[in-house]
Amino acid sequence: MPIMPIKQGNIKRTVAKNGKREMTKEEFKLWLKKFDTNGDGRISKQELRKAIRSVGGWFATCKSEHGIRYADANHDGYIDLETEIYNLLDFAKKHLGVKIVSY
Ligand SMILES: [Ca+2]
Repeated sequence: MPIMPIKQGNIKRTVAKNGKREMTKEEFKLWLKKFDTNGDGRISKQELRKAIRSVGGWFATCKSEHGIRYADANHDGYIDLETEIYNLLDFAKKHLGVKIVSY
């Protein structure tokens, strides 16, 4: 039987009893990266909306607009996965019920 990749194992156990998602900063980044469908290293409003929907977030359209405004420090309309993602992480903690843990 093949050994499961460690990252996948981590993500599997990230849903806590209270329904809150727990992840580390790195996992958060990897998670968002999955939604960067065109691979340009940035998250667009549409991509963020998909990400919010995937965690069962209500009002995904509204939240994605809010999230972009919150995190888009240079106002180009995208969340840069290297520089602006930590603003989005803050947003996710406050509005998406994501708990960021550090191991
Ligand atoms: Ca930006």
